[in-house]
Amino acid sequence: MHEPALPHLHDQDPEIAGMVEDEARRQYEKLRLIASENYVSPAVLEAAGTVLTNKYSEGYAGKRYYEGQQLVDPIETLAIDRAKALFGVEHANVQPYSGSPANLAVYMAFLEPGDPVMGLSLPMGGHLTHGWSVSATGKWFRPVRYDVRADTGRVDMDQVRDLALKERPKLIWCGGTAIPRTIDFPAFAEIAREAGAVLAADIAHIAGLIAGGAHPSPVGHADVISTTTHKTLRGPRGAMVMSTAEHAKAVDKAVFPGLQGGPHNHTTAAIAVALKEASQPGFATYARQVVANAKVLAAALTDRGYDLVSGGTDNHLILIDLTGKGIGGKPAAQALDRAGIELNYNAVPFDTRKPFDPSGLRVGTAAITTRGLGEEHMPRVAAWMDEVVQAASKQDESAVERVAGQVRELLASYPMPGWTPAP
Ligand code: DSN
Repeated sequence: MHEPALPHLHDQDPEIAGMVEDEARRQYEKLRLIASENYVSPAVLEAAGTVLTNKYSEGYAGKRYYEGQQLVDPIETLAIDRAKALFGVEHANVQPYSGSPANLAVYMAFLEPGDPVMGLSLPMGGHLTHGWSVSATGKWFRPVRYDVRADTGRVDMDQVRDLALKERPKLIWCGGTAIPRTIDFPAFAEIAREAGAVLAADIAHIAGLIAGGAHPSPVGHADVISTTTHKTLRGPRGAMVMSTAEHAKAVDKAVFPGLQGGPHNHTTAAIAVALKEASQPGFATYARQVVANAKVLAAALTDRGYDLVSGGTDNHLILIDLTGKGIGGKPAAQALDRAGIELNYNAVPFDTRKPFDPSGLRVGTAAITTRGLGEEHMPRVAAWMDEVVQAASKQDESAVERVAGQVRELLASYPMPGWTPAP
């Protein structure tokens, strides 16, 4: 049963209610290893499902374009204050609808159309909005892309410096979506200073690790920081842009009226709740456990002959290169999903296969750690993954089904926030 319960939804629209309950059961029965996903708390779910969704609030606290902000103003202010305290930043905007709009706001705050922008290329672990060609950011700005090194799988900081000094980007992004290693914020900041560029840190993947002290912070190094709130930070689907006081006005103007209309107040409240949760001592324990689990899982996969980009992980994320295993990422991911192990196929650096059928698998430990799994479970997870990848190569569907049953059995002992099976 969903928690909070959905009696009105069941009554009004049993079709949707049924699918929501089924999705909850699916999340309960699956080993969820998608690196950008998590389970939010029932308190976050409750806040996200409130009457705050009824309210328009264009503008900012004390300066809105609609009346009736007596409660929305303090809610948004509380979310901002909690973000500032948790991350130690001078300014936070909690209105961006999600990660891509948050990143667009960074462009709007600092760049003019056609200006050069530098980011990690998408197949190397960057994000679409860091100037990739199919994104508006790659069409409306002049992208300059840096890579990871072929021999180490790590960002090539020499190349970053050379390119920055040659191309003089106005904005440099660090961070991305498939980076298994610590981001060297001080090194990026030094290069940005030398090149006269604004440094933007996209910490969407690692925000929870930073909040919990399990990854260094970009604060004091980056001029502006963007993040989603729903990955390791374990909040609702939303985003924030944080900055020094110097850039506060530019950031706020870019979000509204630059790009967005009314903020999603129900999401703002849920972000505030998640930020409060992330400031509790237990969250630091969680963040450390996420990393510890990923390290043990990476070692167990390596022991089983899997080739990991960069040779391992420093954070929540592992990127597996299946090239040597004779199977593509997509069929492997599909077989793993049938086996109750949910992850995504992913390009690996210098991939020779196409983006829709690449060579890699991306794995993350944020959700399974929330579920309560620890280091002791990781060798078993690696063994299951190996068994299924081998079974997929041989089209042995019975092995896939056997693993699905074992996964369900293990997870039945670990409660899921937001849903409990009927007694
Ligand atoms: N789609 C997100 C991820 O999975 O990493 C990034 O935007």
